[in-house]
Amino acid sequence: MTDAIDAKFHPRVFSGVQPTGNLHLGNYLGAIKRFVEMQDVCDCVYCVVDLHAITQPVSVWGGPKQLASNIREVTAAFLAAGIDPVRHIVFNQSRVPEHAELAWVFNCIARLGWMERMTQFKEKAGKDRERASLGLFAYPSLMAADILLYKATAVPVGEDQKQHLELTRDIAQKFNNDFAESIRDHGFGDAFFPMTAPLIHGPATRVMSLRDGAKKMSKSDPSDLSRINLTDDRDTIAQKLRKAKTDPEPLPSEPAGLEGRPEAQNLVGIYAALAGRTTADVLAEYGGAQFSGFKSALTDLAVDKLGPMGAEMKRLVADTTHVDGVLAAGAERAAAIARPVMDGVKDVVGFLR
Ligand code: AQP
Repeated sequence: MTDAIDAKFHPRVFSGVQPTGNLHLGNYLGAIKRFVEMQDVCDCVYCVVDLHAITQPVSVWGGPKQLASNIREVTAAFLAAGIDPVRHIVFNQSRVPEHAELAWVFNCIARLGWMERMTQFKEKAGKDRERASLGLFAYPSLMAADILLYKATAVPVGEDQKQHLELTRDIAQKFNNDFAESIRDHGFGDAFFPMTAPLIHGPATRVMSLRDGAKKMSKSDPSDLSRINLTDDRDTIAQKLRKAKTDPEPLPSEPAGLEGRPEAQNLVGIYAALAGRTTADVLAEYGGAQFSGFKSALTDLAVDKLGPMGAEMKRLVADTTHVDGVLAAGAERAAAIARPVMDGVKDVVGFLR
């Protein structure tokens, strides 16, 4: 399901995943599964965004050894899910210095007020925002640089990233306006950067915690029972789904019946996304069923879909030579696109090079 993505309008897709450990079903359904679907219609650049990972305290990303292992794990997840690193580009962000370079220019374009409104910063900084890193505050500026360095116009992401993509458009727009004359003088036409659209579609754009239907499934949730990790085995998946919070009513027969039942909505959405079916279609089959029966059907489906991927991830993580080779080759190809774009930015801004 590619939601009628037209390669004519979206010649290049970019997206990324942070190597912060505990890759979960939300990361897969909201992002990685969509990355795979885009491959047949667009040129894709998929990035392990390690510069983003270090915006959090070292205790969150685990230190140097853990970071290196997490970078390989995300790469392994990309490959195990079916991303083809020969047809498309897979690399880690810190290998292409133009990401940080363009982010600095964007730090000087973006306004403090824009960043102040970002809900992800508020959530991740928490109450003690004075102790949050400057990098966490500027995170959306680096994300805009990631995307615009490749002049990507489409970004498959989960619902939580929508606000950052709106900001990416604001930054592109302001750059185009602030330097309009120079952009024309240097032969780039009316706009240097394109407008980017988020691709947020399907029944699982915001997968919720298995323990609390009001909270997003998240890598950093202290309870492992809140999420299904991509490398969980059958017994662990079965146990987590058995313990998943539900309500006492049977499943409704139509999507309208899920209103006000966030846990039921979450499990049905997960089922639909894994099966490639609509929510209505799933409810037509399971309407009236008790959660116990539905949870065991969901366990079979999840194990069927995630089991082979988890096994392949584990195999690839052990094959560091292969994974490191994919990242190195991908970085060379990414840099070949990024460098001339950054040169153009320097010319437009007036830096001598
Ligand atoms: N629960 C989710 N449902 C759907 N999509 C999700 N994504 C993340 N959580 C869900 C999508 O996964 C992609 C990569 O996310 P990220 O690595 O940038 O990290 P994140 O959004 O910060 O993910 P987490 O798991 O929630 O980490 P923490 O706990 O650190 O906050 C993105 O496209 C994201 O939308």
